[in-house]
Amino acid sequence: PATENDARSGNSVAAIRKSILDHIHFSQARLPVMATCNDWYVALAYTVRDRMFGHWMNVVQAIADPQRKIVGYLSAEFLMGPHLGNALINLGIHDNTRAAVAQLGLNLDDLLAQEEEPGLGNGGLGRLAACYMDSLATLGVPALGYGIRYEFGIFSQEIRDGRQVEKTDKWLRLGNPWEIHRPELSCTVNFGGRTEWFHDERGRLRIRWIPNRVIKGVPYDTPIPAFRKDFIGILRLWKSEAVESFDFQAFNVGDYYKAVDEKVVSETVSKVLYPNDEPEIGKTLRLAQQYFFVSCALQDMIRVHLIRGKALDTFHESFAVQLNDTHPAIAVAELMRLLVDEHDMDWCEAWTITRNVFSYTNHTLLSEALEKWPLPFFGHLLPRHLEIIYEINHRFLEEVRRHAPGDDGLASRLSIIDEGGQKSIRMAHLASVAGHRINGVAELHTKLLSRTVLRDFHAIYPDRFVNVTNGVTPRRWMVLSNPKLAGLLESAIGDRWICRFEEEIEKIAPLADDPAFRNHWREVKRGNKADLAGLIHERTGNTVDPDTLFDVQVKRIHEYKRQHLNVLHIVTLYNRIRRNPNLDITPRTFIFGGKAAPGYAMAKLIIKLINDVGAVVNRDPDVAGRLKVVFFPNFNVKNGQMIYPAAELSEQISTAGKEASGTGNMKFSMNGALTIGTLDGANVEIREAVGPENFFLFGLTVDQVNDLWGRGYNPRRYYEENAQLREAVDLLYSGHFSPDHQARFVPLLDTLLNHDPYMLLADYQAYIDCQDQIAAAYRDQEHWTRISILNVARMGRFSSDRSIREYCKDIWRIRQGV
Ligand code: 26Y
Repeated sequence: PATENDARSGNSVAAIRKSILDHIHFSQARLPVMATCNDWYVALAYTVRDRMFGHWMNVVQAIADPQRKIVGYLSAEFLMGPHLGNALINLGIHDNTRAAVAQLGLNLDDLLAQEEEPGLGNGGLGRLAACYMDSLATLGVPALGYGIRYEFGIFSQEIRDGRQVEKTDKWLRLGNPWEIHRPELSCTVNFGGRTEWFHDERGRLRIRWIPNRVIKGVPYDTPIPAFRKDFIGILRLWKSEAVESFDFQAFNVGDYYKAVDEKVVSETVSKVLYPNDEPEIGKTLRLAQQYFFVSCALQDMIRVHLIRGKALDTFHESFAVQLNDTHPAIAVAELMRLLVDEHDMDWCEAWTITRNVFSYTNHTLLSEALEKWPLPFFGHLLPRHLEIIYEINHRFLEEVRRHAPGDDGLASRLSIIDEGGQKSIRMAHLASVAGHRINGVAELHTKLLSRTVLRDFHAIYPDRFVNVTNGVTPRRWMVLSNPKLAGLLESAIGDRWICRFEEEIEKIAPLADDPAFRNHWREVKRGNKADLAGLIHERTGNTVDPDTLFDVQVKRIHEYKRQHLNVLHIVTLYNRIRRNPNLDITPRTFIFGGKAAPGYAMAKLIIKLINDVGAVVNRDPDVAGRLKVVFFPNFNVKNGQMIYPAAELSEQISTAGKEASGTGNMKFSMNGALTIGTLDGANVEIREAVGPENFFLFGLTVDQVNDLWGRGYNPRRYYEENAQLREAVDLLYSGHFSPDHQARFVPLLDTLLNHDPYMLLADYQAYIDCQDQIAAAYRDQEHWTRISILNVARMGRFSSDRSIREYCKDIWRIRQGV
């Protein structure tokens, strides 16, 4: 058909080739012979983007249709990963594009490698937002993801001398072909100053905010394509800029340099992603970032609602707004300000709307990780919002007192304002007072949430609490990253599993009993392992053997995630080999990856520990290649796409009660890795789904952990009573792995022996025993493969499509599309 060959939108090989050449000429102004690899990448990216614009129009229609509710997903982080490969898959033009590119004498893989991934997130929370954008689009739910267009995303990690070195992430250096700059949709955002009373034109006493700084937010839109459907989601990220009129004032008084300064300060707001995955109190810029993007987002949503021709009193019928953790929770006060101050609405009516609009997802149980802002500091940046929060709190606490008269303890525990010591605003309380739904991200997490950090809220508002277990998108994490597996699945059960994962993927379960299928399965895994081995060699210089067990732990480096427990296992195996060099052990390759927050000294020491242990173990002739330890630098989405498909053992070993959900655990299992894990986060549900016999469980439960703390935990006792553990710890103390600095790991080891806040020593023996079972199980490859197939077959629940359907039904009250 003619449309197939249209250079602007056609999907035939000829049309795609023509389009790339057109863009080299008309967008890049290059002669093909002079074009660089990046020029070709950009031309291809434009070619692909062109093919999304038709879909975009459908979304614009849905957004303009007053009958359809729109999801506003507010998140300080979106860890999208590279767009090109994903777009080719979702648009269904991967094969034709590869052919078109080949006809131009190029290799698609080189062009894919050219893309700098937008790393606008730290880890799980940001990546979850990205998977949810994919599912929202694929399910046909109109959605706007609102966030910050950080100029510098998460730092890129280099490893020098076994230590993490951070490099700024200049992802926009060569431009960004995926975004559309929309200056006409800019918003202004105020900061600082004071509030004052005034009489409006109708003589009523009102409040206005006289800020002392104004900046502009400029949106950049990126289309997020649905899988094989005429639909997209819109990721709308805001860049901060100076407001021109401010410059003008300065110019008039001749203060040119002040005007330039103003520009620099204004642009600072969206300059850099904070590279922590836990808050430290009192960073002005972080609060400014949060308020900045939230205010832009709400102004934008109100604009859309008014375009629909509707009055503001029905705003909640147009938008369901999700708060991805408390980072955007200031939205509650901002919507009240916009409705009451700017749009002259009555407080009670505004509050009803606000309550209907928002819901809140919690991602942590660590009470020390709950966001709090000191009052004076907050009032200095957002004086009007402080007043509004006082008013919300006042009315809320009145309701609480009516509910439980005389219980002042309850009121002070529930208060949005923490009155103890340095007064501060508890953002989780603000989000919980306003949200009509509060959700945790795994069953265990939701249960613990309502029993611990939000127990008083649960007591008065039990109906607000719901669980939505996290999920990940099978498009990126299987079809795109594991084409070999996807091909095998397609030959066995067709391709309906890609969008109907829950219903379809279990159809491969019977094939676990088919020896020929198991052989194919092993070939797929073996191929992925060989690919990863090549990459490991390229990135680290290490040679790893694809015929060893690939034992992988990739995630942010954190004490609670216990990468150092994994290291204790390695040292234990190493000691066994040293004692008996002829020991018959299952050869393993231990692969680690992950970034440490730049200010988190212990996490950085753990990286050094992994590398130092690796350096000694990898070279020891007694080991004879049976153990290899590699630290894969700069773990990010792109590298993850190479790592998950090659993994055979997934390490999910956090202390029970600490990991809210985990999502890497799902990516591994969907790619056929077996899990060694604790009863923490979503591990619990993964184990139930795949069957306890197909999951390697170890360690204390949440109740046992609490019990042990209650009885008085003495880690040193475990050390003294367990010879194997003592030998491992002593070897680390001895400086065997750090001959250049014998005492290097003393801070880490002393922490383990004296406090051990994450109970590594309590779980050590159970972990080692479980690993020994795994080593034995791996020797029966037929059995191992069976379990691997069953793991994939039973992962249906963990598609983010299922999560998004639950959000639509239980939280957003959206029926259409889905
Ligand atoms: C306030 C700021 C410094 C901050 C920035 C990022 C605080 C926290 C974070 C990120 C938190 C995070 O990634 N949490 C993870 O969310 C995942 C998605 O729900 C969970 O699977 C995972 O268990 C949880 O640790």
